[in-house]
Amino acid sequence: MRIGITCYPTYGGSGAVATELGLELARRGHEIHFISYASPFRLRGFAERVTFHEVTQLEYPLFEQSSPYALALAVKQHEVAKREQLDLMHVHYAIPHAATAWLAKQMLLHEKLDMKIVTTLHGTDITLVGQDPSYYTLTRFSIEQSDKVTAVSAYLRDETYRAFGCGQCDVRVIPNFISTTDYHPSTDDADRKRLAPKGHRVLVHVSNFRPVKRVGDAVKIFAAVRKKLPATLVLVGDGPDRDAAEHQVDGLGLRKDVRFLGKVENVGDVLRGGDLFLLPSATESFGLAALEAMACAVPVIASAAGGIPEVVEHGKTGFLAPPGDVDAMAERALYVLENPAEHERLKRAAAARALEFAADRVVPLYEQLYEEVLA
Ligand code: GMT
Repeated sequence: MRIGITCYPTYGGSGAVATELGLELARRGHEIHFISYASPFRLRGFAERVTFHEVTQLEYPLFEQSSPYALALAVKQHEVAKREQLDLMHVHYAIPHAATAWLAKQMLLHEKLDMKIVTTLHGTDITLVGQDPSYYTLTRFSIEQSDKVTAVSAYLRDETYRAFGCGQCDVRVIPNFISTTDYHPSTDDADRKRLAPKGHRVLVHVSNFRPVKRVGDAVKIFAAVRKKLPATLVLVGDGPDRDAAEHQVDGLGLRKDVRFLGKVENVGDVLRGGDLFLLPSATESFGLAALEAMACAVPVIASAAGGIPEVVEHGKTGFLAPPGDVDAMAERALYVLENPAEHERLKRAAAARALEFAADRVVPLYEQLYEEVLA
């Protein structure tokens, strides 16, 4: 198949999933065309059957406050679909991608051509941004106009039905997946040695440091653990709440045991050096970072919110507590770290559970969906 993929190219779960999906599909013989304003961050180097098309925009004084990226994207989607004879356009994150794909499709229909649209809902496009009155009607419309819609968890599917009430839209759950080449358990302690001094327990948090991630709670959980055990907190990623987290760490006198790594490409290498992964988010539609940690045999302490319980099984592959319940999360973290047998059990279960989300198992679900939409 010839497939167009539009996603946000920046660090973030939806862009990561979209890019890995494109690469996996290309390995399976499909022709993939990524269309966005920049090359997706996980699209490293050349890959056979993969092309990137950059959306360029005219700079014009009148557009000072409203650079119309969505329109330029629709034009590029139309142009690529026509020239490359795409069978379908798979857009990740509804806003504005599902709407721009619909616009591109209208232009194609006008020229007696067609292109199917598959929209994957990832999270805040439904739970936050899409429900804002400024986007609500268009989000609902573009979901209804998509030929197929998927959500990354049952929670997100149900939330779509609840918030948008679109009785006609059949939202299919296709969970996120991991590449077992990049995310796998460690075979030695080389990664750990690079992260922390000997004898330290290593806690890891990976996110885009947005308020929804509650990075401050990760620091508080670590502070409680650090009182009882020698430990290092490794924070990966960057975003609006990083400065606040840096100040918090200084304020708590934890600087020498906390490492802010910023944006890192090879997250698997960091995860493999960890003992526990912290994801205390206010909500997550899925929690891809938790799945990646589990694939590296790192148990997860997370919020029992959104779609996280579909990924992290309480008591089996980690522990869950209500969002904001830092004391409960710290207590669970200490329990795991102070009980080697329990830690070992959770590690094995986490790695085994993650294999249920291996690319080989999930990517064929997308292929099947594409076949249905083209039938
Ligand atoms: O919806 C977002 O906040 C953006 C998105 C992203 O690009 O990081 O994150 C969402 O999609 C990920 C991939 O499907 C999920 O793993 C995240 O849980 C989800 N984030 C939220 O729901 C907050």
